[in-house]
Amino acid sequence: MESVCVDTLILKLHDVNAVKFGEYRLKSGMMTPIYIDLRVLVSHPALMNQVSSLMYQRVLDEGLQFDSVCGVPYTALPLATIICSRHELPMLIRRKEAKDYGTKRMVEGLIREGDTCLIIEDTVTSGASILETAEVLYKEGLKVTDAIVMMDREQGAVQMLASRGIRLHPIISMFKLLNVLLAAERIDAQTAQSVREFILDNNTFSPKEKNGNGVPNKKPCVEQEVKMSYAERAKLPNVHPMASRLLKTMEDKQSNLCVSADVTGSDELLQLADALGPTMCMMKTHVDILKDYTMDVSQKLQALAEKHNFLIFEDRKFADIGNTVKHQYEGGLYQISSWSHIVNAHAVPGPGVVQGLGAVGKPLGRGCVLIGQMSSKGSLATGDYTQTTVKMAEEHSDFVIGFICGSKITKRPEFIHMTPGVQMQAGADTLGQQYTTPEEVIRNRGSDIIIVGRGILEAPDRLKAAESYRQSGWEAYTARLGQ
Ligand code: S5P
Repeated sequence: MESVCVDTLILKLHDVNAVKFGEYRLKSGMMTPIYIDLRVLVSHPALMNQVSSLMYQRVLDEGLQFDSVCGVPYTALPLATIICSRHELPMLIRRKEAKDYGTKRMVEGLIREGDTCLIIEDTVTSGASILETAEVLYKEGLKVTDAIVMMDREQGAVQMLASRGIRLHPIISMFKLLNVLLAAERIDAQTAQSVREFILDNNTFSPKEKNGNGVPNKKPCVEQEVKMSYAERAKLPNVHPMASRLLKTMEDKQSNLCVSADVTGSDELLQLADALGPTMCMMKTHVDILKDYTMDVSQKLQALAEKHNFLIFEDRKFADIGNTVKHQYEGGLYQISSWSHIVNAHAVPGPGVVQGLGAVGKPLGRGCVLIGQMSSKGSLATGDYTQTTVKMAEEHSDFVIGFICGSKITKRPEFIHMTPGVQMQAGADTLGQQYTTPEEVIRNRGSDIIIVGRGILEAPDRLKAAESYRQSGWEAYTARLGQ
């Protein structure tokens, strides 16, 4: 079968009118400026095959284990049928209504209690249709752990289903679709932007379901957003678990200080972690500058991170193709993925870098930070590049938790902004590093975390210096909240 990439498929779907822009009403009654209609696929068999093969490829990529496959009626039924027929997988058919003669069964096919069934769906908004199908399967004694969907409108289905124990794997997400259509000049920037706004403003997953705080899950405006506390953001329904953990740690320890432990000896690194542990929410390492690294060091560092409740951030700045970064992250001398909660990457190689890292990091629950801007003089990471990085993060929010940046670069509160180049006095070093103060970074530029290296490391009393950076960063944050 012809293999097809997602970008090409998006254009083909647009060609056959499976993606429409205008004013449409969804099943829920909600009006929408974009409508996805994959029912038309039945008239385009080649496209139908391509869609099915991409969905099956995802099953393989995720290594999903299941005993049978069930399509959500009706649009996904032929997709499930093609996948099952081509790969000889047992299929189940869910009836919409029980027939009033014969067996009165709601599910057709061989059912063995305790078996796991994979759900296939064409498009999701809230995820309700998948849940409905899962509930019918549960009644038959089946388990549902995963669902594959062709098109995710990114309006809360992933979160809602996750809260019910089902992992949703989307092939195309709304933001991706918009970017591809925009790049191919199928839509203009204004249309793309208005759909983006609509999607962000109409998330169907109510945080009430998750944390009972009843805060409407709307995209806040900038002013509201910078005033949200770390604790509130930690509870947002769409926040990544690692970001949530970091935000909670910040609130609990009253610290938005990340110490950049740029030392070259392992003993010194561990001493720093132990001594400064109480002052910081996170410790940033450059493991490849240690002259005497062994895996014992990372084990001890993990124990200290537990002891003092901070996260470890290996500042590896991955910047290669997906396949290479996968190995760099997982293997080699450092086995970074085994001990570092957070790593970072440049967006330069394109989304493959995040996908490669995600293949290793996601199953471990790790988080990734993208470099949106740099503190060094003459950095090329500005303007459109920064915006492209933000888009990449939004499209991979199941792994990307925030940014390295000089100031706030997205309004979305689930992303954490981390700023290096911080000292008590603005200035520069002799190799292009530029410094700004904690007050400026947190209060005026809307960042969340100050990353401080030499401001602490070169101080006569490192603990005292770390404590004063913690205090400055925290005061700037509370001042911002009260502004
Ligand atoms: O743009 C950047 C990104 C990073 S992660 N500028 C930076 O300085 N960093 C890192 O932050 C850098 O590699 C170093 O580890 C730390 C800043 O150290 P300092 O001694 O200048 O505070």
